[in-house]
Amino acid sequence: MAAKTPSDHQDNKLNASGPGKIKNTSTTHSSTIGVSTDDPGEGSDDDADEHATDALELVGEGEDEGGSKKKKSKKKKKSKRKKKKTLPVQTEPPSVMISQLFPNGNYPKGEEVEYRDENRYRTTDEEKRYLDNTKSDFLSDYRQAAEAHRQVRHWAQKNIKPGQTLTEIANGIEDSVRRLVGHDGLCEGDSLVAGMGFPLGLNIDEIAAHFSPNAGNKTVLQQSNVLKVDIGIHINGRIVDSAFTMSFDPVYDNLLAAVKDATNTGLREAGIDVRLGELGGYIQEAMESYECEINGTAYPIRPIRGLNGHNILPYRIHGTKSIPSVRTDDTTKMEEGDVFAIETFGTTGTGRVVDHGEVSHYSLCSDAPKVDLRLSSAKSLLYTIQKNFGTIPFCRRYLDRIGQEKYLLGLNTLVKTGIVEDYPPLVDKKGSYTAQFEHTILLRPNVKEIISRGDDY
Ligand SMILES: [Co+2]
Repeated sequence: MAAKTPSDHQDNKLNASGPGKIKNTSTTHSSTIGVSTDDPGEGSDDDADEHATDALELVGEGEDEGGSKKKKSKKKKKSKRKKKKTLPVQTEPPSVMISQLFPNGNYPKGEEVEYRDENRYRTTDEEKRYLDNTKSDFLSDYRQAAEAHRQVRHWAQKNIKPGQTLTEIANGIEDSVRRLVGHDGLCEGDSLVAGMGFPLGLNIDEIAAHFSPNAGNKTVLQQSNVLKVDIGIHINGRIVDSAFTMSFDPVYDNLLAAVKDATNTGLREAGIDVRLGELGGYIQEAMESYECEINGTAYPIRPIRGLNGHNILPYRIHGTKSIPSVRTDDTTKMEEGDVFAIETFGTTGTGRVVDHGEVSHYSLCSDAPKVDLRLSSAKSLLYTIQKNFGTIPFCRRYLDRIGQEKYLLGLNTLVKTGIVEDYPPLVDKKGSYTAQFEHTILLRPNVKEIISRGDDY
């Protein structure tokens, strides 16, 4: 989820760290699709496999009449032992919890990149290594969320097709995310333990960011669309923020390549003590080296200036630092322990975005003023938001699914009084095409980890 340029976001101050760490307690989720998740070793599928193996082995032994009995009983023992090791496999659509796929809690690492230049010493430094080891809960939560992200997006990339509605795409992705982290978010406080880290972004063509279908939206994905899919997943408030772009016509290939290159450049150049304005310059240079020809016209690819990468704090998707996609004079440095969403947007349009269209995204302001709310619907809605989302951004559909009705007047009141911030869709010139790629990185004391890296992007 993109941050707007800092000038528009003066109210983002670092004074609340959100709710404290909540233990990830719920572990039960009965899968309705595909593989049974409760003790897979005893499943009937498994027994069938075992018999098939025995049959094959017996064919091989047929000639050795004398020793066959002895061998048979040995085989039996061996296959019993094998039985216990079988782990569940992911279904389509994804429904098996990540914690069940990795029962020992060793979640896959992201891409680890060694620091360079004056930071090279960190790789082997004992003190830095010790510091790194003390953060194991934090790392484990982040890696689990990142693995959920990879598995859900892998399925999404395979299954999103023109002809589907944005609403069905959104439901498919969000249901999968909630199943994989083991929290459906339906009872009060559950989505604060783990779940969506911000509203799913499904942004088409000139819409660059902050669009998610509201109830009743009938938009159908077209063959000619350029679709940005921005997925946030959190576990105990550790938000993984990563986005990709899909198109169904090779004419946009260069647009997508430009933005992928710009984001990878940002990921490569990011590091402790790197200045944010300089990083923007590297991103800009990569992006602007591309053009994309559409219907006979060659469009230079421009970075979108109003949309920035950002640091991520516990339960807060936008921290106080922001990474521009163009060179600026911001000398703020990246620091040890920072978590950043490195995201860039490229466009065939003007590179400037404006607020346009119906709002879907909202979030409680962490520095909300104390206001005496007269409207009782606003008061009760505020309570619901605090209990279910805290400072995690949400969209109207997330209020609908927990049973909220006729909340728009109350919600607008909360926005007007500055308690809730709204994030309208951000849109470039009509008829233009925009693309986005994004990863979350951890600036660990001794190594940089691109936590959401996958073999797709
Ligand atoms: Co973001």
